[in-house]
Amino acid sequence: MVTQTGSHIGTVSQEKADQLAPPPMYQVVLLNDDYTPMEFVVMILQRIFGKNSDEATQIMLKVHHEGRGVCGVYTRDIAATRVEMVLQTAHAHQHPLQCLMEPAPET
Ligand code: TYC
Repeated sequence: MVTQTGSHIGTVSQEKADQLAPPPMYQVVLLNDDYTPMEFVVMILQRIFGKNSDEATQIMLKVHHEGRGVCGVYTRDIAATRVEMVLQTAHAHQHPLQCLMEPAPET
């Protein structure tokens, strides 16, 4: 059966499949820059992403050496909130730290 919800036209079987499927996941990615202090990045990874000191240091060093690194994988709203928290905290401390979200690769 063809259905219409808002502007979306689909089928009942596809809508059932969408309801059963796990939600799309997004990875939050931290970007390197030349100015943000390493200790500040480690603090962000601990406070916002729940990493321990060793995990946070490893991720920070990966970003420092490779240009980018994944902080965590979340549903869309949680990923978006954490990106905003990083940007707001960095801005409040006048650091240029950049962060983004992107669809997580399918496993
Ligand atoms: N490259 C920065 C420095 O040398 C450290 C840094 C690491 C900055 C990770 C941002 O996401 C970042 N102070």
